[in-house]
Amino acid sequence: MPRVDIGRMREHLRLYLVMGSVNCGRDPLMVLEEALQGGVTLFQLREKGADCLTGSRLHEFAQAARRLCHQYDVPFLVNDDVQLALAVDADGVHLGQDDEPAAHVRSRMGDKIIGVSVHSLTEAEQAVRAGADYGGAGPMFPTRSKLDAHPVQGPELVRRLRAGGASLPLVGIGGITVDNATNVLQAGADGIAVISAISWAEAPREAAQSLRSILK
Ligand code: TZP
Ligand code: MG
Repeated sequence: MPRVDIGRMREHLRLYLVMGSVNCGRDPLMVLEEALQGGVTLFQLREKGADCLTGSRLHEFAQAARRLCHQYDVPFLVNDDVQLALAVDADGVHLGQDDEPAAHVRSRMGDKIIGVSVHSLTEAEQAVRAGADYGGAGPMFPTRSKLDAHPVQGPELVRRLRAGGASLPLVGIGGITVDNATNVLQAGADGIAVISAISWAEAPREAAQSLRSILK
């Protein structure tokens, strides 16, 4: 597979679900499947926190999630864990600023998708130089899903990145709901990334559909 082109990456970013097994109150694979039916365009397995899966159970969960994503033609990414991503032949990884540097991961993962969390124009420029395919900008709004989240910068962060010349595909993350997603898109993001708006929704499929309708 050749490296993803920018236009395609922007499409993948439209409705990005980030989730681990602890982010929902029932079978996470059922939640994922319903979300995929509702129109999620990219999935990141982010297995973090107390009671998260490890070892062979994590590996099996990752494989099952990858299979599901591929049934819906949706790329499957892994947060942080390059080794796991390679072991399950994921479509890519998402890296925080404190994770293995993107340039190093690029040399290990070839043409796979690499996303990097960015909080400033400097970090966005560094991500591009390191060979990242997209930037995740956040938190857009207060979030309860990430305890060590950076300070909230709002959609203004995306606006600043675009005004500063950052042209890489960008997705906003953090506290995004149907009520505020438009602000993130209007600021210049290619899409929105959510955990709780879908993972804790009573009906994940309908929640994804509602978010998708905003993206049209
Ligand atoms: N990175 C920045 S905010 C965040 C991550 C992983 C959590 C997003 O979760 P939610 O529930 O959509 O606010
Ligand atoms: Mg990380």
